[in-house]
Amino acid sequence: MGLKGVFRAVIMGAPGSGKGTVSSRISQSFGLKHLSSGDMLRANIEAKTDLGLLMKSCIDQGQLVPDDVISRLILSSLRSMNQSSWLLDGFPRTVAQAEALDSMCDVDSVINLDVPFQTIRERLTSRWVHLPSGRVYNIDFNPPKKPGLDDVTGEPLVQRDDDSPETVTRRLKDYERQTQPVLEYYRSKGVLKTFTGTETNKIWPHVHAFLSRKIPGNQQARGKA
Ligand code: G5P
Ligand code: MG
Repeated sequence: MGLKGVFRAVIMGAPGSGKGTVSSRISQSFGLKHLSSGDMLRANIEAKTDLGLLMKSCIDQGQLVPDDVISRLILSSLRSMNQSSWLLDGFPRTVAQAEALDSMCDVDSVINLDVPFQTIRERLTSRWVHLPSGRVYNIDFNPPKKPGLDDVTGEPLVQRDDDSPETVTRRLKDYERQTQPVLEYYRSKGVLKTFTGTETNKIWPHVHAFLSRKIPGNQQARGKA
């Protein structure tokens, strides 16, 4: 637990390992603010901002966007969140990004979702998303109440341009090359906690128990696992 009861966490894991799914459960159970770098980039693309237009082809092809661009975007959001507890999803993804984050604040815990690549390939091809909110569905795992429509707004769901099988392969390769070193970085700082499995519903109780120990008392506002 950091200064003044503020808790700062990062969730890591390969593309499709369930970061978004687990993050929304964490923010519901523990009241941490969920900040997803991918959701922020996709919101910029959707709104056709200069940044979004510039980054679109990079993201659609499954390549990482430049470190300085994403670091500026994330650090400025974190600064504006000031003294609240947060959970970062999708950032940092390179050692340079981890160092940029460190220059601003210490991270209390890093949750690493370790899911086999074969499981991931199967999941991503059946993922549907509501772009404005970042809510994610899966045809087998958590289908929307009405096919093709978001449960909350009733707006249409889409498949991500970077969820094609070839692009998923590329994202997994980039993950091994560029992001696995970040796990080492946090392991050496003693803040890394790895959860291994093939099903989110089986991993989640362990994540919940871990955070319950880390975030005692009144922050654990709503609900149990
Ligand atoms: P993103 O958006 O950060 P990724 O590639 O890291 O994208 P992604 O794909 O969003 O990660 P996730 O959040 O880990 O995956 O997984 P999820 O969405 O919760 O779950 C995946 C699917 O599986 C869903 O359909 C879900 O319902 C289903 N599911 C979950 N659990 C289970 C289960 O137990 N069983 C089954 N059957 N299904 C399940 O980044 C996108 C791009 O943005 C750029 C890059 O270009 C990146 O490729 N970017 C950055 N670039 C540079 N630096 C950064 N820091 C960047 N951040 C983003
Ligand atoms: Mg995600």
